[in-house]
Amino acid sequence: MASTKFTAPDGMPKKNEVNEFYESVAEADLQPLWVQKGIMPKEPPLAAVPFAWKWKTLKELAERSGELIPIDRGGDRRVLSLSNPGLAGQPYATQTLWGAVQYLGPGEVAPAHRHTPAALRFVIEGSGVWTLVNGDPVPMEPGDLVLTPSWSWHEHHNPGKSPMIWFDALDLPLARSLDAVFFENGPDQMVNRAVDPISNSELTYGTSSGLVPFGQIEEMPYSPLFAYRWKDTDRALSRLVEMSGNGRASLRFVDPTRGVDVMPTMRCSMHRVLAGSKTRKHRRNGSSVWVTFRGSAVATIGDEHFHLDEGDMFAVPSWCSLTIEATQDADFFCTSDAPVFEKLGLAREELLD
Ligand code: GTQ
Ligand code: FE2
Repeated sequence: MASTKFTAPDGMPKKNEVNEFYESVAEADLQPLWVQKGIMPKEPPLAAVPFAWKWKTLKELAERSGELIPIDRGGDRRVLSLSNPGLAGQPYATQTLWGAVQYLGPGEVAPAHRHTPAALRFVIEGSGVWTLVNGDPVPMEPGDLVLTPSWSWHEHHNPGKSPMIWFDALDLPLARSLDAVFFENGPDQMVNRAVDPISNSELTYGTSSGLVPFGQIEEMPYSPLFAYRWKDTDRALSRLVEMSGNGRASLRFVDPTRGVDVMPTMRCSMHRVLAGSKTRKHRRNGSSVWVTFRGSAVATIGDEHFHLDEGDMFAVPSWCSLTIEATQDADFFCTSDAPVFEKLGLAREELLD
């Protein structure tokens, strides 16, 4: 590390002075840039790896957790997080995203709380659960996207007769790395109220396309519409895929008042790939987590191939290429940190085919 090419006039190697200098620097809690290896790599050095989790396993273990682990204060939410094997045992799907399956049994309630990490749910199967988002009851059905934005109160209720499992995503690793995590428990309210099939947020912001009320847009940096229904998503995808003529369609969930991403840290999108069609090979920095909602496909992430069936989830780390080739008509939900990269001027994207 210390150069020996400097020699003091009296013949004493200057090396000693250099060594002393390094010691003084370290003692002063400083570090020279010139000894840092790889602090400015050519490309992001990746820890997270391309990975897929099978629904069969997720479901079995979620159900087992339902049998074995009670849900109450302390336990709170019965959640199994996707733990990327490249991330040294951390409970994160990618460098920036938490992905998980949550299981709520019949009659159970996951109690009220709020946190600064933003969260979303995408329902894979089951029925009957509703989530109270800032006092607004939002029913959850398969294919629906439900938002619980940063610092919004939320609690999950399952008044029905059957358990329900859904996919959760949060920007928790990102918020953690920014030292931005705050959490608060809410008041317990174990009431099983009858819930309208449509939330207030949908009645206000989601019933007429292109129409939003004057003066009601709060100064919140997220969508005031908390639920995006599968019926609408499906219809839009069908129309798009018909128009594209190439067997593929992608759409983005947006804040209806601003046309921007639903939440400032997470982009949500839905992708349809018809049997035999293949998405274009591309990569971007930032990462994403995907849920196979319907159908089956082979995803190639970097150099690895993953066979996907309904419910299977997968992680695409930063700067890893992705192509999806459907073996049956397939629909995918995707959430990514793209809005963060775009807002910070860090976004890069490359089309590779
Ligand atoms: O449902 O509120 O997967 O707070 C992780 C943290 C779900 C939730 C998670 C949470 C929740
Ligand atoms: Fe939560």
